[in-house]
Amino acid sequence: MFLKTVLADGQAEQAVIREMKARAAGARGDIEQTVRAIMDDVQARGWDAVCEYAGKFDGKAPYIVAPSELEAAYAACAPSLTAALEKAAANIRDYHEQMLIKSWEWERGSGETLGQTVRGLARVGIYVPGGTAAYPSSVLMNAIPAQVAGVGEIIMVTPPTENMSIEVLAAAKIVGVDKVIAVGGVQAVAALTYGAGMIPQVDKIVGPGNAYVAAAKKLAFGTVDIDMIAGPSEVLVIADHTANPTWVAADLLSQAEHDRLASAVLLTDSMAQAQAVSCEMERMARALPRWEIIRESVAGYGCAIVFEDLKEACKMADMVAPEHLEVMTAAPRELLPYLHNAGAIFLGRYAPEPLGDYMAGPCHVLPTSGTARFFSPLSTDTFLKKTSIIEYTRDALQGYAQDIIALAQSEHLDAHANSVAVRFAEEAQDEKC
Ligand code: HSO
Ligand code: ZN
Repeated sequence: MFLKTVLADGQAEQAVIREMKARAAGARGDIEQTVRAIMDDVQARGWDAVCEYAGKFDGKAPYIVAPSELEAAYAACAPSLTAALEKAAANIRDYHEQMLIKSWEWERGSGETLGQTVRGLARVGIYVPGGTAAYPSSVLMNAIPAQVAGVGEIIMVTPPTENMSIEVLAAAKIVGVDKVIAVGGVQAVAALTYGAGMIPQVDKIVGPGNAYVAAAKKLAFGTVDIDMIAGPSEVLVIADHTANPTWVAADLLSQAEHDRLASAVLLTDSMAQAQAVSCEMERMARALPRWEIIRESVAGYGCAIVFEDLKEACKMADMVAPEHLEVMTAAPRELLPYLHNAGAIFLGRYAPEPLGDYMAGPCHVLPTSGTARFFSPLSTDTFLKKTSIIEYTRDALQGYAQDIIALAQSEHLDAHANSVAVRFAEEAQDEKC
């Protein structure tokens, strides 16, 4: 069968989970060494080093993409595409406006004012890969949550290939990123990390990239923040006998075509459904331009598992913690309480995964490789930082003075104790004078 199909028996599920997790093996040692050398060199020599590596790897010096070049790219795109990008941008924006958390203040008691200010980061860098993985949709998905969060300046970097994607540049123009710099690879990440020449240091670097860019982001972490290291795409579909097998197959293929390591898994309580989906996948895949990639990813990381009960399928889904989870059953909402771990959950037959990739509004940058157990989608939260606010009146502080002094003394930190005591001692002295 095109989609290998097994009966759930405890072991089969564990084997699938093991294989899926193995795809996200960390960067190879030799990659890390090479990347570290470039990062260190850019930190030491700055702009000269960035230009040297850009010349060596891309054959072109970095440059700022002029607003007129963005306008020209926009004009060169089909109006139907720019209209679709604009519609998607509006949906991403209003979805993220809904979730934006705000600064808050609270009076615990008389004279105790506490709170938190929530502010956007001052400056972020968005990495956009070159080549066939240059997705204009990803420009929107990374930049718009940053804008809604109130980020002060968004700098997009992308490799200066001969034929830079006009769609990517058009997306940058639609969002209104502050600066687009044609520089890519490790040297771009290094420049954003340390600051070099025309590239200022940022507070956070987001966006996908190849193994070298991913390794560079890992090394950058700590000097700046990063979003996440995204692994290969995944979709897991829970479907019962009521689902249309052609639709299920089409959705599984939509992720299988991303790359050879992508994973497409079907969990069902119907052997007939699993077999029908497999047939449909094979029939449709053969007609697709990415047939070779699909064949490899489905053979390597695709499967169907047949359960007695869909609640058991939900337990498996929770263990996989997939990037995308589709529920195509007679009553999808009934399963929702049993599903805890997924980057995004698509409920019902009219929520195919590509709706989320392009149009619905939630960000398509999602945790992969089981990390949805503890990571969340990229969102406005990714670009916010919080600061605690503490304000007390004299009386409110005095109410706690003895307790603070006792705690400080128990830690042998007398200066801490004094900082409170002195405020009331001075007054006692004033009264004496
Ligand atoms: N599904 C991808 C995102 C994407 N799909 C971009 C199409 N374009 C993330 O796993
Ligand atoms: Zn996709």
